[in-house]
Amino acid sequence: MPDYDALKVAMKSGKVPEVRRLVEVLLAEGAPAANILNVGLLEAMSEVGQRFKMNEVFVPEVLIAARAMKAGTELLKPHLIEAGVMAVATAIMGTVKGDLHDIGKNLVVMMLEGAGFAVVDAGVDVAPEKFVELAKQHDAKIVGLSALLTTTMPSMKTAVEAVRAAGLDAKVIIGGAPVTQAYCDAIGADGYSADAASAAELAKRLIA
Ligand code: B1M
Repeated sequence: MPDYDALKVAMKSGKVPEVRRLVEVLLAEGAPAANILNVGLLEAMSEVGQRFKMNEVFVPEVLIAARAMKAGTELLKPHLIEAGVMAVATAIMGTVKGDLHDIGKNLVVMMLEGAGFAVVDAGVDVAPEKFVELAKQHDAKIVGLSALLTTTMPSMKTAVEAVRAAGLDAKVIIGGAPVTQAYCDAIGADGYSADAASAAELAKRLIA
């Protein structure tokens, strides 16, 4: 019976070399790559996300755990492709036009990846038509919009309208410090969440 606990501990504390070593050990023992991903890495990342939500850990801890998860998933990637394990769905994630804040957006990207999404990071200052173009190109099921400025929140409305006008089969989720559920309702987005871990949960719920 493969032991995933040591991997989880190493993941949560962001120990990149140890995560790599343990993933190699588990693969050599014959553990399926999908189990190493789901039981070892994603469960650990989800735990970090929950603790972040409860203010028990902070941005640096999330960043180092995410870095360790990336190291582990890179090793698993060829095995996952070989086994035909696909990502849950593709999500496009970006900070809206006029807005250069990306720390929260990057956390949402990590949490979405931690939840099994293939994420296309559109970056910052992303125009509505760029969201549409990327969503079409990648057949995305989620378009995530982040805004940190009250002055850029209207770009969210324009992006929602652009996604609807293009007739895309994608749910639009929004968030960022000044954003609220009331604003989400007002602009007709599909969902709002206050933090990165909830954004990943919301995205999973919306595509379920
Ligand atoms: Co700026 N900035 N900033 N800033 N900045 C704020 C946002 C501000 C509140 C500071 C203040 O005045 N007290 C203020 C906005 C006021 C307002 O509009 N109400 C402000 C301003 C005014 C500005 C400038 C206009 C300043 C100027 O030049 N005069 C300028 C604008 C530049 C631009 O974007 N065009 C500016 C610039 C900058 C820096 C470049 C210096 C830097 C950004 C660096 C970077 O991101 N790479 C910066 C920073 C760091 C901040 C503060 C200090 C921190 C923001 C942050 O990263 N928080 C911020 C003040 C503050 O919040 N204390 C401030 C940490 C991050 C983890 O939180 O992004 O909220 P947050 O993300 C959270 C949630 O909101 C949520 O999940 C995350 C984690 O759980 N979330 C989502 C985020 N996106 C989501 C999407 C989702 C779901 C959840 O679904 C898709």
